[in-house]
Amino acid sequence: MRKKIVAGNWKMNNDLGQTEELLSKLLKKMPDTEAEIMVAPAFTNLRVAFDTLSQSAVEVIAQNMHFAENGAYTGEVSAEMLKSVGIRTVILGHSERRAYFNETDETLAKKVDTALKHDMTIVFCFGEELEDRKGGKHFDVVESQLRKALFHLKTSAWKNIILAYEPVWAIGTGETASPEQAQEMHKFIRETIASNYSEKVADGVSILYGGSVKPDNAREIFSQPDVDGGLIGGASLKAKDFIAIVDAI
Ligand code: G2H
Repeated sequence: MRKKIVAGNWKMNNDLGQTEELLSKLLKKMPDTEAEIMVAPAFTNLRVAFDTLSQSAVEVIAQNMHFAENGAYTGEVSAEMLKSVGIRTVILGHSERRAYFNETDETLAKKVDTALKHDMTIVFCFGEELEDRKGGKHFDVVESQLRKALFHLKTSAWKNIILAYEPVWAIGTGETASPEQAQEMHKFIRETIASNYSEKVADGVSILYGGSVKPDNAREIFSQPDVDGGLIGGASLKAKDFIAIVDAI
């Protein structure tokens, strides 16, 4: 059985005080679940989050990292730096990184390689834009994103990969892919992995859905057979909503 996962991507929200407040609410109210729960605070709050949640089942993960080991990359953070504060999992390829910071599939392939070299787990995000979907190119775009950033990996690397399909038109817009649209794409992703690797690899990889998941639509999306959980942005900033989404898995 593959893992069910609910991950909160806090993006560039919450200063130290707000982070401590949200963490303490999550600690008090987080339900017992067999799913893996993750939260991704900003870099400055990773350490406090790691310390606060260290006795809980909630994993603290990072939102990004650089591909270089170290050096003259002003403003960047390395895998070693993340690991030194207890972080073992990193989100890579979020559409906001692609759109605002020019991250390409080629850059992402390098980041993936560095994270794996450090034995980190990757939540790899990808997804088509509205124009792609309107033009009927969404399957081709997704296949290309996966091929360019991930399909050079050896089979053994896939145990460290979690996929997060996030159609760009559904991110932070309030518009969600319908459960049928999510299932159709997740099934396609799994079949694409099966044909490039094996059924075993495809069956083992968790594929999360992301894009305006809320307490009132989470259960239906999560009930789809190829949807193994969610990457939650806006709704993960309110403890009550995030917990309701965790309850829906
Ligand atoms: C997609 C998602 C979390 P939101 O970016 O990664 O954000 O749930 O706010 O659409």
